[in-house]
Amino acid sequence: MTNFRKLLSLLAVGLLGWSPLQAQDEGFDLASQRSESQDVRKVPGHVVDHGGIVINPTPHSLEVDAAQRLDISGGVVVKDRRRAFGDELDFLAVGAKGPVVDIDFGAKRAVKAGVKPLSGAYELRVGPKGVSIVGYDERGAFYGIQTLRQLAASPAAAGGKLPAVVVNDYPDLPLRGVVEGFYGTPWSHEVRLSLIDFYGRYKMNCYLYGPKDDPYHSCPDWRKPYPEKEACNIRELVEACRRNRVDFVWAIHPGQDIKWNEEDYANLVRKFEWMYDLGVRSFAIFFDDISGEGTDPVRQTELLNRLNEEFVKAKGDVAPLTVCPTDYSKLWANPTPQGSLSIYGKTLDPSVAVFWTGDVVCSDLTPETMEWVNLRIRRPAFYWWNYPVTDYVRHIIMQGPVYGLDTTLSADDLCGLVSNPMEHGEASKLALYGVADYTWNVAAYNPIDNWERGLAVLAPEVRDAYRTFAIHSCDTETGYRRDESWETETFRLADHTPERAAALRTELERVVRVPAEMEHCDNGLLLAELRPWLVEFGKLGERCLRTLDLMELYNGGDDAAFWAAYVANRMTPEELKAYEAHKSGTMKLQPFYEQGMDDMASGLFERLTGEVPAVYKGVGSFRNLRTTLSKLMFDHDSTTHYTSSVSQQAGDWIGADLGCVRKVHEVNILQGRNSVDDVDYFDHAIVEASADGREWMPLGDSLRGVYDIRWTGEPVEARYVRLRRLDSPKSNWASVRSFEVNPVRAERLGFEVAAPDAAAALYAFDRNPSTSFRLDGSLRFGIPAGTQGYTMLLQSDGAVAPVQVRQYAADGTLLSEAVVDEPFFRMTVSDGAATVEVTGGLQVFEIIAK
Ligand code: LOG
Repeated sequence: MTNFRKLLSLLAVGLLGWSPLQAQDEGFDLASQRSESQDVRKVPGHVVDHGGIVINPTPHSLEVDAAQRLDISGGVVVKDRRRAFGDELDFLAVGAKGPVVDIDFGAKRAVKAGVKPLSGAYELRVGPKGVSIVGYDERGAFYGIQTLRQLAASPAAAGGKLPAVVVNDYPDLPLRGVVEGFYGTPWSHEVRLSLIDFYGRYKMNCYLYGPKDDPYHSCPDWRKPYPEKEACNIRELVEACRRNRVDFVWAIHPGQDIKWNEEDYANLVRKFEWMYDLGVRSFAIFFDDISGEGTDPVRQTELLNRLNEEFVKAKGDVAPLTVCPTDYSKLWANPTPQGSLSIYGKTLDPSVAVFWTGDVVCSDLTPETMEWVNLRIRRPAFYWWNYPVTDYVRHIIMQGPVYGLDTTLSADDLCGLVSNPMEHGEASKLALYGVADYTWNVAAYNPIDNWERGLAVLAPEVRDAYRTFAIHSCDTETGYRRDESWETETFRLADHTPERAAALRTELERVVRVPAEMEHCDNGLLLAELRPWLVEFGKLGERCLRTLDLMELYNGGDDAAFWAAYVANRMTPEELKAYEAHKSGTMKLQPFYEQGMDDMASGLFERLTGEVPAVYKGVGSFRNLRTTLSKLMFDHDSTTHYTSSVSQQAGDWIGADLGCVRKVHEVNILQGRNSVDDVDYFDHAIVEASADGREWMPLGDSLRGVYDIRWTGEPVEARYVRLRRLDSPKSNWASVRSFEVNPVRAERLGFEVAAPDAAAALYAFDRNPSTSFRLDGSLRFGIPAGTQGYTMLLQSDGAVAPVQVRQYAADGTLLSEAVVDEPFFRMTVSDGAATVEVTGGLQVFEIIAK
């Protein structure tokens, strides 16, 4: 996976030379830099009153006559004219008495009933005397039964009294479903079976089996047969798909080590034969994420065409093939007539469906991207939607609405759409509920309404709790961006009002209750998948609530009480690690906590010193510099980095706002994710400084290929320092590990500091109250002349040994001794004192002289 990501970046560099360059923007708009707005599209749609009838996907035509009723509570008689159904009707009390449920299908009956001549089309009539279902084909009749099932379960049919309806319905896209195509732990057999039933219920008709980490699907074992247990499971999946009228498509991913010779052709056919023997009747070949000779599009099409002749046609009962090309995204697809997509277009048998993921790997489905690819492959592409897949952000669980799918598209633009879900199969159902709806009835697709219905259908007993979790668990932060927490207003310390605080408190109290409430969820598999996130979500709610309390305490002005509560609300490294493994609330809630805490620490420092603290903010041309992600440049940890998450372009820059004009004498910037061979950096750049954000002056010469940038020189008055990209063919993302301006240096302090870790101890004097160091032992520092006292911002960990402060004269005589009994500690300098010593085990944030 990591290697592959690297490959993507390399490909992007190599092939993106033609990306349009944007005009360079000198100066910048300070207001825009302060805004918290993010470049994430809002979720369209609105809640609709369905009159108590909940049917997903949304039927093309539904006429209701609520005045007429059919009572099926006493049982029904089933007339299954083609003897095609049995267990499918388990939701009805089938017996010898009661109204008739008449089920038939076939082209002739369909014409009479006005059913479209499309696989899956049907008509369902519920009248006062009985029910009739007419399918264009067996699948259509099956879908009619699914609609009847949902009608019977709807609130409007309470007590078994169905409202009279006429539903005339058909799918817009021929292929609708799922590709199990992610990296990570493949789904369990149990989850796969549960999902296959779900596909059937919601009229999805294809399931492509292609988990990247199944060794028998990909390298190294694609040539080998499945071991007995796995083979037996696949047979069961095929059978479950058959029951649900879903095509089970078995995919092979041989490209990384395939040899274009007779031997490997025979290996592939032999594997297909084994799969055929397990019941598989549909096949796909995935050439995504490979390098080397396997990527040759001429050989790929030769293979597919030969398989089509010698395997598909020869068998007679095997469905047309599907292929995922190596150029599956516009990000690196060669657009020329010599490119692989054009070669596919010219030579690949028209029966073969070709996958496409859009403009980038995870992207919205737009008419433009379909037109672009279809022109080349000369057929409507099969859209591989990389949503809600999280294999590139495994700490995220995506529970947001399904949107970003254009509602003007039709089967002329795409032959189908499959979702690539998360390795958490049950938690993916909410997204699949939307995918099913969109692919069936494109023009009517209403994202918000679908999501609200999905929540209620998937976890009715805990719907409100699930909704609260879901609305704050949508975004990826750095990947395919999704709107999140759109009903919640958060704010910075400066914008705190009692009304805003009260509204946020109500929501946070809901958040805190979610983990316990979700324990009542009947779907144990779903709960098991969500649980690690729910636990962290509850903790997130708690610390946000405490942040609200703290804001009041802060505004109250009791610095000592405030600081004690403040340090208690800081996340410990362990808490941070736990949160980072299972994140939610990344768009609004966690930023509220982080920014609120930072604002208060800075505000306290200002209150105590009258000075702006040395707390820097990210600024620059990339929009996400305004989010908390940019803090990773200033965290004194070069193992974490800020990344642009979008391609760099002419005029791009990454900078620091120093909070006020300062005398800048030193700048150190560590760009890229490593200093050896990383591609995510400005390979041609210059450091600049500005007092007002408009006029910039260079600090040093332009730099080529420098990761570790260091500048020192005559002090320059500046509030902003930036690294600006100069001419370069690169279009990679840009990353910065560390951005230091005037880092605190022992020789500039004007007094001596001694501690077990003397470098870290400087954080006590860096004028930044958010940084701290851990003291275990003794910290000694000199007292500059004229100092009257100190305020120490500390956090004691309640260690056994008490924390003590001693003052010594220049000759070493002990002058005073005190026990530190509060994290906010004030001391007066004794007459003749030359040195202060703090001993114990504690966290030291800032030591402020007065
Ligand atoms: C892989 C896919 C992976 C997805 C998201 C395709 C065609 N292939 O960039 O297996 O789950 O991205 O990380 C992919 O999308 N390649």
